[in-house]
Amino acid sequence: MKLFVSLLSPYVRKVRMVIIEKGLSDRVELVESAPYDKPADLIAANPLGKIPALVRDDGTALFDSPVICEYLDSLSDKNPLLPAGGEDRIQVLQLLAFADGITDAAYLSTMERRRPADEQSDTAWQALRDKISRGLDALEHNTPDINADLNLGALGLAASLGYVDFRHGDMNWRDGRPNLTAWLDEISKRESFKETAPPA
Ligand SMILES: N[C@@H](CCC(=O)N[C@@H](CS)C(=O)NCC(=O)O)C(=O)O
Repeated sequence: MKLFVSLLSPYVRKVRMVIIEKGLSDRVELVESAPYDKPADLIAANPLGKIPALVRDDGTALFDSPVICEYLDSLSDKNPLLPAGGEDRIQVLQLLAFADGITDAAYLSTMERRRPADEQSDTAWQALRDKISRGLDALEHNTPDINADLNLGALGLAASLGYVDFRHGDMNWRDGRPNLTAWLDEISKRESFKETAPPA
């Protein structure tokens, strides 16, 4: 299988963590792609032109990252990451959606600051940063159980917090959020987190 990636992308980091946790590294070739250049091979896999996109061995493609994660989870019995059904599954999917929503706000606020100066909006940027803060506050008061089995939601949250550190260090998000800080400290000991850190 081929996975179109940028090593800086938080969505890609989450998928790479899944690949490592599931023991699938030998089956997935990472292909560096620059989505804003609209490369033909990426567009063929994902007409929306976003990474990550996964091209399976039969040539069919999957996107976006939650679908790719669920597919990869189905390929091996190691570290099951998504309960088959019931409330447990809903809770994992809710945490994944929440984490991805924080990632969306963080990514879009980064991109907002990359527009030409006369096209930037402080209001739009602040609204996105507020979403990050509110999301992290809610997670501080309802922090996932670090002793629970590893799951897709936790991997999404680890990738999301890693990205806030990477691009929004000025938010000092750990201040006043000891529970979430301890949670990230613990999950960041995993090889899958260490191996997928954005290149310096
Ligand atoms: N919801 C998507 C988001 C993916 C995404 O926005 N990726 C960014 C890179 S971090 C991208 O490819 N941006 C290019 C574009 O939006 O055209 C997912 O979870 O896979």
